[in-house]
Amino acid sequence: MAERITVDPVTRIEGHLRVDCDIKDGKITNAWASGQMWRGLEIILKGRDPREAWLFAQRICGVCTTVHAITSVRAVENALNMEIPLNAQYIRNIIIAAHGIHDHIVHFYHLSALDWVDIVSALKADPKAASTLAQSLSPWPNNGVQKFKAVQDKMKKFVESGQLGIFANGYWGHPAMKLPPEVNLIATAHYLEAFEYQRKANQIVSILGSKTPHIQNLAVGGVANPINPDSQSALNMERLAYVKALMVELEDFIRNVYLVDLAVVGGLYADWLPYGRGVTNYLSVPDFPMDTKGTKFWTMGGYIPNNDLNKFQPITSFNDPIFKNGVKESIKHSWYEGDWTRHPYEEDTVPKYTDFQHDGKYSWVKAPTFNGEPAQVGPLANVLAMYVAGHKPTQKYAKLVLEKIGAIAKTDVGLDALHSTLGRHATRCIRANVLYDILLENYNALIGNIANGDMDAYNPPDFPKGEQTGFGFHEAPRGTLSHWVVIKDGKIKNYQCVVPSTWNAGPRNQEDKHGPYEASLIGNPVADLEKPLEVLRTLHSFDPCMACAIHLHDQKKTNIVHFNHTHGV
Ligand code: NFE
Ligand code: MG
Repeated sequence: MAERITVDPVTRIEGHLRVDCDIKDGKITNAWASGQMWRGLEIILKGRDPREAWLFAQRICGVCTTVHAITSVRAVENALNMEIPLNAQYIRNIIIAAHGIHDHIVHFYHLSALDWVDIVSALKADPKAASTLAQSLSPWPNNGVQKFKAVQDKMKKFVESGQLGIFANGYWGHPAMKLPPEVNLIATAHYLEAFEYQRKANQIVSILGSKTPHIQNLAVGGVANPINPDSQSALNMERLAYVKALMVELEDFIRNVYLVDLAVVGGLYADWLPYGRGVTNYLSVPDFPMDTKGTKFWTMGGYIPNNDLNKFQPITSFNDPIFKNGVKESIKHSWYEGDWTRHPYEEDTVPKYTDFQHDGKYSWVKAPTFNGEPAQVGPLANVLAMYVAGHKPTQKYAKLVLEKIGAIAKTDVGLDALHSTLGRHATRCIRANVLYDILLENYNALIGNIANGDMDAYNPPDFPKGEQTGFGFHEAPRGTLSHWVVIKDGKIKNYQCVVPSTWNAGPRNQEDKHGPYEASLIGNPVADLEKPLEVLRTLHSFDPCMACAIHLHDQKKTNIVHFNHTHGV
């Protein structure tokens, strides 16, 4: 007999996710992922001026704020067949690279490290031993005894006062927590430092985007702020020098802290490498355009069906027909009117809530498919695509990360280990390191272009009469994001967003196949039904954002876990 548990809401994510699992003999045998709130940005956008769509669309989320802005202008530019000045491409690229790095740091440390790191155990650590260990792994200057002692004293004060603050409600002492106290102390210290470094990445976004969250510097056709190296009120050399200073600090943290911590956690939890595989159709898109049209890119993407790297189909331009024709969404199990599978241009969004029906409709998330199949998106999909496409920086950092994990685990860890809960963390770290290289290349390209006297940053759009369709995509921190727009006589007739967390959090599709969250939970161990830490580990590895998945908003809920005892499931 299986026992059903409901985790609602899942915390340390954005938005409201409910997950139901059937558990038998200590393992998950079935799962349902349910997005729990809906707002309807797609409806709000109808009838509006396509030039302002991005300002609304980026309010879909307060976490991946820039990504909907970028994708929205790309969709409208695609509908109008526009070219974008090189400076604008570079500025956008720097913004999205910095945003991606910020997002990956926050995810690893602040949203998921505590699934693996036991803060309370860190109190028992010997700061000297922690320092010796940390210094043997990395040249990071803040790994001294005094630093670790100070962090430990700070944590002791928290615990003695009975106020764990941001560390309250962790599953401390859980049997699945395996790190030695010294490693827990190192990770706790870096958790706190990571707040500073994610902020530096976000400062780059705010300098070039004029504000964060929710940048203000975009426009359909380019970017809105003028470039003038000598003007105080434009993008000038002083601002660009500040961006460079932030980049240098960021690089040190990504290479010498994030990468090392990831390898330590991955290596010491090698027993977790078999868990969390799930859907192995992988979708990602190329990004960081190098030209004005979006036909050459710094990063690659494509579709890998059924984990067969030999069947990789590259996606190669902002007009790629493989992508354009491959995406559909189904609502058989989602709280919308009807039961259809449609291409985004043909979709509608008509909410119709019923109760949670395990065999029927149970989520606000639609179920996207690529060529008719559920697909996993995210850094894992993107790293696999870039690896097979021969992207040198990806191969370099992937080999480095796998070698380091293997050295700590004292076993060979190959590419196949990446199809897992820990693999999603490892590939996010690989991608953060790749993003840094791209950030630097775009920074140098922008400086070079300005030095050559090119100050162009905007081409004005022109809306003809009649109907145009367009799509824009972006490889966002959580994976492939696309916006699809139908424009009629200069106004939005239909607007659909197919978002990374929609791909991954989607419910069963039209053929009742599990979405990626659901599939990856099946087979996971659960040691303590009242503290389903393992469920959180696997869910968090996707970095869920339900605000994006359903384009929704916030509501208070209190229960964390409750049980339904069901029979014979
Ligand atoms: Ni709200 Fe997002 C990203 C988008 S969603 S975080 O990355 O798009 O999954
Ligand atoms: Mg949508």
